[in-house]
Amino acid sequence: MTKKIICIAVITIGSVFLKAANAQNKINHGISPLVIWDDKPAKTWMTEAYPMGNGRFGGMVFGGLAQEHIQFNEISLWTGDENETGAYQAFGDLFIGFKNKDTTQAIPADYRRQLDISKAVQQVTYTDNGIAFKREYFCGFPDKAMVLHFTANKKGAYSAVISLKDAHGSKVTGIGKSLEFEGKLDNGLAYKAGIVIKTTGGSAAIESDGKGGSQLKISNADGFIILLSAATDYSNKREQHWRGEAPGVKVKQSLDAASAKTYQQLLGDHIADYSALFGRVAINLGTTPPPAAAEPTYKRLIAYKKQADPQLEALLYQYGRYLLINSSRKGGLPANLQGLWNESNNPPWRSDYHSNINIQMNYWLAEPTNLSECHIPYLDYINSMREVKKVSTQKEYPGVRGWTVKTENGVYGGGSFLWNTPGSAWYAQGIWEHYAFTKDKNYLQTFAYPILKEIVEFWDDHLKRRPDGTLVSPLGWSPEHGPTEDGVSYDQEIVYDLFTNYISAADVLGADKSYRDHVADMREHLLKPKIGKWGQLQEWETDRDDPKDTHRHSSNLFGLHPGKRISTIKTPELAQAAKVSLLARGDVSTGWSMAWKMNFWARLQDGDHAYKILSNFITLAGGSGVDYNNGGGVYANLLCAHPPFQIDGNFGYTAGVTEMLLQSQTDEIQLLPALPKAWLSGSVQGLKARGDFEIKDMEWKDGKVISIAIKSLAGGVCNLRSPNKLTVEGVKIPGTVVDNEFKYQFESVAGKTYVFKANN
Ligand code: FUC
Repeated sequence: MTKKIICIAVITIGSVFLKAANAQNKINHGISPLVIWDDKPAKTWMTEAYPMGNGRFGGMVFGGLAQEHIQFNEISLWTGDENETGAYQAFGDLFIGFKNKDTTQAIPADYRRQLDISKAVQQVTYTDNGIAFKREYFCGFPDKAMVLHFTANKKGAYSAVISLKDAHGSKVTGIGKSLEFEGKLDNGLAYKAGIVIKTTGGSAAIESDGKGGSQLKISNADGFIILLSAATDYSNKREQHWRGEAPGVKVKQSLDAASAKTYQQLLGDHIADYSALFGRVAINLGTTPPPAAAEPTYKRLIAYKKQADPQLEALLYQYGRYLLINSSRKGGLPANLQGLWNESNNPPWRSDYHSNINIQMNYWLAEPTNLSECHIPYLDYINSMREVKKVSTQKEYPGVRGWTVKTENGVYGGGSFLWNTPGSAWYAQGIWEHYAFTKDKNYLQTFAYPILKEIVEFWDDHLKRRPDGTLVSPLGWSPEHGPTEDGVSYDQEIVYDLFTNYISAADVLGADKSYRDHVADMREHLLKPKIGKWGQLQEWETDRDDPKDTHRHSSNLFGLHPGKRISTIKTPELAQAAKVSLLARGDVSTGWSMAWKMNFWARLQDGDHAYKILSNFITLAGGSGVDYNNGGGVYANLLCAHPPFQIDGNFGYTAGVTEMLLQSQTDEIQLLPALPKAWLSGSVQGLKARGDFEIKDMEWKDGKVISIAIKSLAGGVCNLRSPNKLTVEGVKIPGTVVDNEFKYQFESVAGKTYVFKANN
């Protein structure tokens, strides 16, 4: 490895303050805005329907001609209890059957079904018999309801039958202009869903659905609105036996409140709320030449294999952020294996919270892509599990303090499959990272620290001390892979990360000095990472790694990512060993595994290799959408194919692209650490770095940073590493530099923005 000599310039504040340009004004999405679209209705839920949600409640839209179908979910509809994992359940379906429409009808030439992720609004438009029809849908967080708006350019154009279906079979009742169903799962969880419709012109009436229930019939309406809401009585409070407010109360409240607003008010409130989060980050990786950029998304995916489409890469990036905002909002449960979208009562892997990579990967993007609020459901979930997990952990490991988890987890504390002993220590990383990015000391003190400490206590009691003083995790298992034995790297590295985070937290708070020192001593004695006989980073203490092993989990590389112990700068030998292991694992893998590899290569500062994996990731899975057994990639709706659909890959992709452009896991903010040749010029606005710095704007050209505006939100020292020399407000920073690496250090003032420009 080339030795890098770093130029350090200490800049004093005061003269360097410049106001950042309005980042959002610079967004150039070219002719292909942030839209996913198709020229035909969705046939299959998993591969073609488009998701929407308000973090708690949402649906998948099919956009059919003779019949619209929206399959919906509420994130807390779970079976299971404190012992059993249970499974995430489908909630129900909404159908709108358009009268006089032949199901075999040809798709109109102008049919378009689209999801605009910049607004979180879907549209279905087409012309039929000379009438232009338009449907517009969204699922708003402010109003807690799904809003479906049907209009046409001719009066009396709509005659339709609207029906609801409970995925657990209860009867639908109707009154006035509303329908509803309610029931209870076997574990006693109560649920309810309801719709209210508003029509313009024509008439609407309840009629029998022929199955003992009710449906709504609309005749000759000019247009109509459907408001849909669903809820359960789940509460994340164990002391309340996991039950809270009755679902009927919540459904009525949201439908009443939404009914009192006009459509334009509902839409305006939704877009304002959504854009406040989504609009924080913009990215430009280059412009895709027309006409490719204007093609339906599935065609772009096919064409991607032959021609560059940087706007598709950017669209997929922003889609990860869209999906997080839609499936993870404050007050709700975290995004599960399918976010919040699930059509089955027996979904793959229960659509649960897997603790050996999946739930963690769901949140890698949250802080760096400026969606800190969307991280909260995960943190709250961890907090809500503490007491119940203490009971099961202390039963399994008598005499320990603290707690940990099994691999598969539900929402009432139950778990299944094997114990994943470092699972809670991996959760603790998320708990710490929220502080690292926000510097919210109150959060650290009141919420994070007690959780970190009790997980540390679990390891304090659970680690095994060998006669020579070395500490090993007893009987661990590298997911999902190899023997069960002491000192597995996965366990050792996660515990190292936990202890590091705990020590940092104790230092910030000045808390528990002697215990902090004890933890530092334990960290010192943890069995260290080892380099094996073929130069690999060992997965086990015994040097038995097989160079032909291409298992999807690469848990031995935790220290490289998402851990921070291994880096090309600070531990080049270990980084090199990680690289050897990663090369052996190969580039071909499933959804989330590819996403993880993007992150690994980014941390290894190899942008071209990260990009190679990114290109593999952007592979249309299932072709026409029915054959999904042929490897990972993305479906026509851009959801990630494990296969089947698993959302961690979408989130991991966004995290990986972010890591290619900006890293801050060491004590410095690294600009363009892994920029591939494919993105030699571009810009990004709004990313966050640890230390509560917002990269308001970063522009690069020919692989060099042209300008960067960094806003310090909390003050404190800012260490910046750039591939090229930068000037702050016209002042050249002196120094000799080798290997194109430049480092700047300055004491920042909270609230100020510092603008650096390339030094020509
Ligand atoms: C882990 C992975 C599987 C799958 C499952 C949900 O166990 O090994 O590939 O992603 O979680």
